[in-house]
Amino acid sequence: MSDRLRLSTLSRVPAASRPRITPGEAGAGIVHLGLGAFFRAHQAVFTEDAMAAAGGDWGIVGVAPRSVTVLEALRAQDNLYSVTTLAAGGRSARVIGSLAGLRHAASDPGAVVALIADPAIRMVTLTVTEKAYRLDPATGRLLLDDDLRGDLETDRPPRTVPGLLIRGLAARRQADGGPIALVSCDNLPANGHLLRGLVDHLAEATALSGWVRENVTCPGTMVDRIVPASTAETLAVARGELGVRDEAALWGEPYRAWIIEDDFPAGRPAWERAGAVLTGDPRPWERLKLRSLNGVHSAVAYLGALAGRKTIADALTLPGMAATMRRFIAEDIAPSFTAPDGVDTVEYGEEVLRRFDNPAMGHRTVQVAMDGSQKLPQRVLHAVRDRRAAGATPRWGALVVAAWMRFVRGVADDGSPLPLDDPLAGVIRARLEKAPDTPPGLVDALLGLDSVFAPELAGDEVVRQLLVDWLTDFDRHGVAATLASAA
Ligand code: CS2
Repeated sequence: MSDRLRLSTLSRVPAASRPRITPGEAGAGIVHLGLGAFFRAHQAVFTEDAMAAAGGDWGIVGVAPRSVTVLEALRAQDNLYSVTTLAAGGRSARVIGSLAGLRHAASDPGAVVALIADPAIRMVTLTVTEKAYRLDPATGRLLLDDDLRGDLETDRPPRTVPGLLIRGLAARRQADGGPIALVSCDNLPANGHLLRGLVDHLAEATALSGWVRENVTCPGTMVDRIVPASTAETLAVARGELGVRDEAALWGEPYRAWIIEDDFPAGRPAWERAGAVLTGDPRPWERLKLRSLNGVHSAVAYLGALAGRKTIADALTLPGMAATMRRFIAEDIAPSFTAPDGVDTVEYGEEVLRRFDNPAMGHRTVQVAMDGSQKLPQRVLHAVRDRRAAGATPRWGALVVAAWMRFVRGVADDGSPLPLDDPLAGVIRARLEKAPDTPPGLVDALLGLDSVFAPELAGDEVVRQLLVDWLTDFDRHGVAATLASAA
């Protein structure tokens, strides 16, 4: 008898850990692009709970853009997988049954296009990470490379996410598939507006504007749950909880939040029954979360990795780290924007620090550190820019930017290598090779990255000097000692 999680072995899973709906019963209503851990531990869980509470054909067809690893593991398990919640008081696992199908975009883009055209599908949700939107992080301009150009100008199968979307929409118009919502669930500022701008641009290039204006909405969302990449330990823990082997097991924190702009022309799951908040404008929440959670996350990741700490929880125990993060939140982040009604950013920040302090998750600093060129603008630089516009000196924001600059050099303070996993890695390395390896040399080389630093920041002498000062401290004392005396 197989010991693998699948429909036929579900009866061996403890009752409390079984899906809250009958897997496969609901028809598919959602296509999701991006089969990563975050989506499976967040939207897929909310959607299962919504269907359990209120029904509806909102099964999700999950699309893996490139990698087949997760897809194959899920296929072998009848689309089932588990999420183990790691709380201070213990853990609990549940199997999720809201995946109604799987597709692989790279090998079968036509199947994805056909799905988007299918009238039964009423929304496409996305967790494809910042870089897949092909927008310049500093300016928001569309990066029209050969792949995307080919998706727009030729008939060959689409290769990019924007290409899949626009071909899917064209096919939907052709098939009279009716209105549809495209929902970005990525950590981007005003993600709904951003996706809208992208889709409008693509629609114009493909003569689809009229139909898109009438039939497509792009609700914005704020998504939140810390879901570290799975490890062998995640799988071992899941096996212990479930009694069967789950090769697609995930784990995450107990906290989860989803704030969604309620703009769905063809209906939606009753997500409010699952704890999500439907609202008219999620942007204040997005800004709060990007600057106060993700900004601090990136800060702890860069500073911690440089100081030799492997996990976020461990990095937080560095002398001075928590105190420095509190000052970053109180002095640079909180005054940089208007919090949503009833929210105190400093208190929110305290909760964020408590959430990061979850050693069971083993969340790796280098995981959060990846793709910094895509993350830094909305997480840290926008707050720095807004504080400068108010005439303030954002010392702590500059500390984080300086840590990123030191991080991309690729060496921790103890001499061990740090990975530069970033779409701009080549460009960054080329700049560093040409620049003197001194604080001013590093700052000038990296401030010149115009897709990261907008001109008003790159040309700001106060910011430049703050960066040089912090990097000089790092050189002289190392990051750990700098932190210990910073706040
Ligand atoms: C993290 C996020 O890896 C990262 O960049 O900051 O994935 C973070 O864990 C989530 O946004 C939390 O909601």
